[in-house]
Amino acid sequence: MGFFKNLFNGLKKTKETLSKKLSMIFGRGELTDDFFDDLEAILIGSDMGVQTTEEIIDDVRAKCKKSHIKTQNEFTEILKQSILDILESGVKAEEEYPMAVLVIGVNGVGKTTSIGKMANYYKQQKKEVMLVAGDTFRAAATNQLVEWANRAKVKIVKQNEGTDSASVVFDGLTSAKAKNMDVVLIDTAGRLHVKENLMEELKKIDRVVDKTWAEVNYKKYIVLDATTGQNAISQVKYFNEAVGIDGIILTKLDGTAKGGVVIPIINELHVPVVFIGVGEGIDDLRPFDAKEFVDAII
Ligand SMILES: Nc1nc2c(ncn2[C@@H]2O[C@H](COP(=O)(O)OP(=O)(O)OP(=O)(O)O)[C@@H](O)[C@H]2O)c(=O)[nH]1
Ligand SMILES: [Mg+2]
Repeated sequence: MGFFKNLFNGLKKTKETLSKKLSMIFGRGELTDDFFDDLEAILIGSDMGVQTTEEIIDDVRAKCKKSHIKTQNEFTEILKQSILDILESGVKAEEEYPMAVLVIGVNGVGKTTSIGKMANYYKQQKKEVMLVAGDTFRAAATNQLVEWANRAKVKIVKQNEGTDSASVVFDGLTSAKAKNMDVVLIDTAGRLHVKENLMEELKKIDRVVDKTWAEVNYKKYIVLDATTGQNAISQVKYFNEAVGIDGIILTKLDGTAKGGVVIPIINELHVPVVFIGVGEGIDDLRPFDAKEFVDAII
């Protein structure tokens, strides 16, 4: 219930902007070429991307014509269905336990915060959770994760600042395996996808996970900040080339009118959105649900 409310509150801005604009163009009557041009501008403005918007417009236009749409409600249902079709095409990553999740992405997108919220989420599902403080660049990074571990009441493996990140990950996984953990969440330092040495470090961490616990259900989730818009797409491409991506955690959907960015991400990258973040609190994370999401934005 709390979760559901958060999602709607978080995406309120996207919904308000979209419905206001849709009513405005609908108010003019006929579904003419001008109408669809305006619709195109609205969808692009909600960050649905040029390519994906064109696909949606083609689909909606054909369906409206076929079923002689007259009312705004009928039209909205067709638009929602078209978007839902796209969102449902992203195949969900399998959740088998024990599971280890390597959380990666550029600086400040919400990796550490998302790990804290995920720890709480899995803990509520009665899983044994361990965090691994793989961001060893700054002492503050480890402290931040320790706070989240305390808040969610889960275990954490850490080392001193400046330690090789891969060696903390090795320690963490060795310990998690010995203690029969169900879910291991590994934090990493933010890195710009164009910095080659940092991407090499990430590949090393990736190899360490593979070698240390070969049987674990190993997933790599990239964290994307929804407010960065279309740049998120190139981030996924680079990280995917470096280590392969199994899923996306999309953060900061609260307070942005650009929640629509989920749609081109799924349509163009074929990587599933696993979780969405709608605030800074421990409960402000939810598994992505296509139907719920469409209802929240349109
Ligand atoms: N509004 C909002 N803020 C968020 C969300 N997720 C994270 N934040 C905030 O974004 C800021 C950065 O979050 P971090 O979790 O430290 O990001 P990070 O990716 O770990 O950052 P680095 O480790 O420095 O690369 C913090 O102020 C968080 O509270 C969200 O879903 N909504
Ligand atoms: Mg961090």
